[in-house]
Amino acid sequence: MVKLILILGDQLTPEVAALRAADPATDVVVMAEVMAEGTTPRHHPQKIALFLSAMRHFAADLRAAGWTVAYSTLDDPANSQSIAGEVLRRATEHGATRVIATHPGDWRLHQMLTDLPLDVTILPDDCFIASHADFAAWAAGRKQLRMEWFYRDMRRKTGLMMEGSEPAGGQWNYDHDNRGRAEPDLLRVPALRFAPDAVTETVLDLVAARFPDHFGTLRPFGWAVTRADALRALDHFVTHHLADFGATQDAMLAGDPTLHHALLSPYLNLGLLKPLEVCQRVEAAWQAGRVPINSAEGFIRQIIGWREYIRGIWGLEGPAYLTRNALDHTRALPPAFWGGATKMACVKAAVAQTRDMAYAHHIQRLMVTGNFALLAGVDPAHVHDWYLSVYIDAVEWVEAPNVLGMSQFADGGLLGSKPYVSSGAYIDRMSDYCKGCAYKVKDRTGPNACPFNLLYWQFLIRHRDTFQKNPRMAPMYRTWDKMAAPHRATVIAEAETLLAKLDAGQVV
Ligand code: FAD
Ligand code: DLZ
Ligand code: SF4
Repeated sequence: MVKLILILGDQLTPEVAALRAADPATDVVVMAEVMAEGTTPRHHPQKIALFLSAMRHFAADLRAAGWTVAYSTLDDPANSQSIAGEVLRRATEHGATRVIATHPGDWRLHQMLTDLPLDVTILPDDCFIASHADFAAWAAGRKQLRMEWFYRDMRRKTGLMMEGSEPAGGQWNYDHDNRGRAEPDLLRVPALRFAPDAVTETVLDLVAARFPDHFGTLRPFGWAVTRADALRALDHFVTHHLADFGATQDAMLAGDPTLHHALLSPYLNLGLLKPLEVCQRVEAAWQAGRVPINSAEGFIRQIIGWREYIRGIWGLEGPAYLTRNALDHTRALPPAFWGGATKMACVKAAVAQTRDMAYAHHIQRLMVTGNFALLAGVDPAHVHDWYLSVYIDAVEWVEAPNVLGMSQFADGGLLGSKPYVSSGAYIDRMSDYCKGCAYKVKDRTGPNACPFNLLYWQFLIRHRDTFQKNPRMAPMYRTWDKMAAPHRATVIAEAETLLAKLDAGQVV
């Protein structure tokens, strides 16, 4: 009897579990472009276009390989505009009662599949290096789920950059070489962009018509939408950027939004690239002597360390993780996150590039927008919705632990032993934003004081009970306590005035 094989927009590989369990002679692949996925939350237009165009290209590949694909386009009048509705419609059309799916990367869709009035099998998503079961076994009985220990196990498991049982070069981690600043460089090779083909142009017109008021610019659109182009992007990164990736990975430059970053996360997350093949490519470049060890190891750690670890946490914690708010933060997201006016040059730059490219790199996400939202006490659910909607690579399994755990401390420290907060000094050290800012990063109080300087201390003081016994935070409290009482009172009063301005919708 015919089975329906559901392929979601981020499962675009012939190796996805549901396809491997299917028979092209009898089964029907179901793929559906639906309004519900573009609007829950209201995704960036480039992100919607990437998913839809990549889905169309993948469906064409499947048909060429002999599969029957029931593909719903967004503008099909019969489209029910939800994944559940489309599965049910196809079940009726084909007289099918069985559905094979691969575990979605979003708990909402997992629930939807479980609720379908059909015989649904959800297979584990084995496009990751560690399965949920592997991660649960690793986490069992540990007091602290430290990424570093998980990463070392993953190095041993994959054999990447290993010399027998020892790490290549004698160290597991070369991050002390990876904290450099970057200088403007007109000769730096730009990130590879791809001219839209006819399929993508059609999708771009459709997205422009259907999602006209979503935050973000749609054109120019330069993302790869096929595996062949994603492999070109990988090649470009390894050839032109990997060597300097490590040294500048934490740096930020106003005029250079991508520096030596890979821009590979959307392709990894949609299934166009495989994590292991990307790491093997990087390892080979290092073995050939073309890139230094700190860059190769640093990059591989992001993929087999952070990426797999984050996904493990998402699987382990389940849907309840999405509602965590350990610090009881309730503030609304400031309008600056949606492109509203702000005097803060760093926030303005990070949001502007997010609007224009649907991309910001890790430190911009963590130490500019994330840091500001955390210091200002924004409700983590709002922060989560924002990150999920605006970034080209955002799928819940990777976005939620990064935002709620790493960036907002909403999980109470499961993912990080201390919150990622800083005053303006960190941003000044790692970027050139401050020199073009209306605020003065060296001013700790007064009309021009950098908001990060004021809010940093106010955050520490309002959460004193939570953090002052934390060994990594205690020195900051000692520093605060040594400051003169009138200065401390001024800092807190000015921080509160700033927060009141945010609440009143005034420009900060
Ligand atoms: P590079 O800096 O070149 O890094 C190489 C690769 O490492 C990335 O492509 C990515 O696959 C992987 N990687 C690095 N750090 C992480 C991490 N913390 N978690 C998972 N993978 C990682 N990444 C997403 O893929 N989707 C998200 O929705 C997302 N949201 C984030 C939200 C916040 C608040 C923070 C702090 C980080 C988030 N990240 C997310 C992680 C990271 O910022 C992006 O993976 C990275 O910026 C993607 O750009 P790149 O490919 O140029 O990365
Ligand atoms: C993000 C997204 C968008 C914008 N559109 C679709 C879609 O039309 N059809 C689809 O199958 N998936 C889409 N996605 C991805 C899903 O919202 C979701 O993030 C993943 O399927 C989770 O595995
Ligand atoms: Fe950002 Fe403060 Fe620097 Fe302005 S002075 S760019 S607000 S860190």
